[in-house]
Amino acid sequence: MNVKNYLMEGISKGTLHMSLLDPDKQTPDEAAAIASECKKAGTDAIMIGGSTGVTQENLDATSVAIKKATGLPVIFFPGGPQALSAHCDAIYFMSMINSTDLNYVMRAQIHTSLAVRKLGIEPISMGYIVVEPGMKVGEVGKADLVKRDDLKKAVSCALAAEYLGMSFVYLEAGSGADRPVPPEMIRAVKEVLSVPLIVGGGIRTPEAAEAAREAGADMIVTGTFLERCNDSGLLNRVVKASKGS
Ligand code: 1GP
Repeated sequence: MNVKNYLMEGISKGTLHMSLLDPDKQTPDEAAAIASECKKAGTDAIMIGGSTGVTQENLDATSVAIKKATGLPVIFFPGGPQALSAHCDAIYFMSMINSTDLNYVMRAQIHTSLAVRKLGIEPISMGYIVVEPGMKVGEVGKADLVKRDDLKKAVSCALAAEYLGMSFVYLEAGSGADRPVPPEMIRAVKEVLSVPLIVGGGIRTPEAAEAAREAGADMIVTGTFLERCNDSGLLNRVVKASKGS
């Protein structure tokens, strides 16, 4: 399966919902059970990743369990070069556009590229932009955070990613953020961008998902919400609001 083609085809019909699971937060079986619920609700793909605590072991085991349980495409969302799994279908080959640390801009990528090739994992290039509050990923990645009202900076970062040839752009408020990326920022970026836009961080209500979709997000990521959600009705509503279905 070519994951990028799968996503592009999906996006051509409407906004997609992506479920993010951190392999450090639950056992592989628990992750597979959550992913299965997400599949039932209509999620389009599973992302696996976390800023800290991802090991080769928990990444491999979580990836295998999720694939077996759901058959959905599994995309590795790396927090650094410390782990890489041949059990993932694809990896976001990403650069944190507004990091002040060269490791997150290009060094980790140089360190990982040959292994990605050898393992035969599909790389999907992505420009990653961290917006306030930024949370752990902003801290770990030493991001020069985009201020919530600085639409010009967000647009400049997104265009820089597109002009550098990245396939996707990701506007990230940080996992567990108390506020998602503002809809007006999504709208401003979407207005100039020709490549698909991923939005995530702090989306845990149908209203927030709908606002992100209406502002122009092509893919909406929810993570923390899934770990805490015991209400399949709410899960359904968040996924449906993301997809507009
Ligand atoms: C984090 O954007 C994702 O990288 C998801 O964030 O955990 O807040 O849903 P949440």
